[in-house]
Amino acid sequence: RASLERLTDSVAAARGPAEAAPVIDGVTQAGTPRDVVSPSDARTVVGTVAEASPEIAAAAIQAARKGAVAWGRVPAEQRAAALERAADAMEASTGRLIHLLQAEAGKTLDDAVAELREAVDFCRYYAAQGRKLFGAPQELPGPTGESNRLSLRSRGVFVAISPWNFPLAIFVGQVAAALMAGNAVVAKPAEQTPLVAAEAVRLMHRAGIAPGALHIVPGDGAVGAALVAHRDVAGVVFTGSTEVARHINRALAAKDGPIVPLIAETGGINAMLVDATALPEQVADDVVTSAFRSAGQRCSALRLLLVQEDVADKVIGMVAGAAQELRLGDPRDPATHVGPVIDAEARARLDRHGAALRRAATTHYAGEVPGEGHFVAPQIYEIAGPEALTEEVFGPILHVARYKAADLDRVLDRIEASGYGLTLGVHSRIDATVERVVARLSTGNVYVNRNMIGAVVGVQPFGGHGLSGTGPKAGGPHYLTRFATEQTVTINTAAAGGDAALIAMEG
Ligand code: UN1
Repeated sequence: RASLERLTDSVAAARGPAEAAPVIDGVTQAGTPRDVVSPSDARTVVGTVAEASPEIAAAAIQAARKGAVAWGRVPAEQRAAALERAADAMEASTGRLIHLLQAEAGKTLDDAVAELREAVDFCRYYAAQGRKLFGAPQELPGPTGESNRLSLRSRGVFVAISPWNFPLAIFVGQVAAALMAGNAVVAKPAEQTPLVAAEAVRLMHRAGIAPGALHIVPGDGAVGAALVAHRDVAGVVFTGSTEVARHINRALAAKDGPIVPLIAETGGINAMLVDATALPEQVADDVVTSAFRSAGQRCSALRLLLVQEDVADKVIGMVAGAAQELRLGDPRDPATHVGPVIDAEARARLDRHGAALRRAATTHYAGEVPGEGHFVAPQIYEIAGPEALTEEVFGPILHVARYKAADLDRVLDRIEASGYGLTLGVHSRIDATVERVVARLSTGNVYVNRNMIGAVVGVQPFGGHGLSGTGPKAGGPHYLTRFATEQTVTINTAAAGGDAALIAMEG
């Protein structure tokens, strides 16, 4: 309690106007001004953003090209140390960062605290991985008279395009990975959430990330398109919708010049299977957390609950009962469980979806909406089967369907056939059932007998495939390699001069 009070006090003390603007080589640029309005009341101005033009975006890439040469030569140890100092600086700015996450993105206190933790973890984890991967080259065994070394090198300029649902953690995670690999970064935060990203960049620069290595250009889709289409971009890292990932892929493919990677983390129609042996209380708890926490605005969130028919009435009843206990409202109140959705457009889209389901499906629960602000109440609808849900609905709307035990394989094949593969939940006390589900589905993150959100950096590497993204998994041991090129150097150590030449060379 005392520590909660200290935290809320430090957040309250850190309020005050915020600003974001394009920053190139550490120099703030002019842009088109716009107010950033809180989703919690659709009225309070949190701060202002000066939005970049496509020309500013191009200038940032040019600056990053120069910056990449210098940053790529900074020893990996120093790049790692700078990221660790950035992590320390973010922890020291807890009050301000949490204020911005709550004011700009409508995050509850729990979500904001977890998000700051994740941003800090990304910096420290990639620093630790980077020391191993980018430190000394790896000596590979080969025939005598030959030396073989494999090393990772930076690519050049990375464009990082991040989402509003994790405006600090994913923004920082993308940037930290690209920087650790020795690249310069031009980062475009989501249009809705530029303020917390701008604050993170200020902290990173102060912590010793070279201004030439990290540039930020807040703006809309036109800015993102200009960045991606630029000839001098060596790679793109993106988290957001499957549709935008496709646009980026097309834009990259249409360019002359080098073939560059896209690292994308996109959506999912994430399912949870509950069989007749599951513990209903635990299921209810885990479903409510997975479907409604963060107002369902996580790509990992549960969208489709599949319950074996024998226990369906009981489980659905308990889930609806648990949903009823959720408190919607001002995210700054520590007692609030569910805050607003991000903006009027998101709310309108979710309201349309809910209205259509109230006509076409069975309503098990539809809560009340408080006050002004972009609130959408948790809702639970029963649909005919998994095939009835064909799009990702990004908000607190849960779809439920029943299945017969004899149909399990068909249901699993249906989930796989959706083409998405991000998260999956399984609730069963039969090991063989769990194994059967895991064996049949290629989903990126499978959670058994627990909730299915909140992947922890370095513990549950996160990401999917197919319509859900490209991999490698963020917060996992392979992520950094995709931000780098590999170089193998083979030396004929038996050539003229022999040992003496080798010794001189290594000397
Ligand atoms: C996202 O919602 O864009 O596991 C991805 C989780 C988070 C998901 C982040 N790490 O819930």
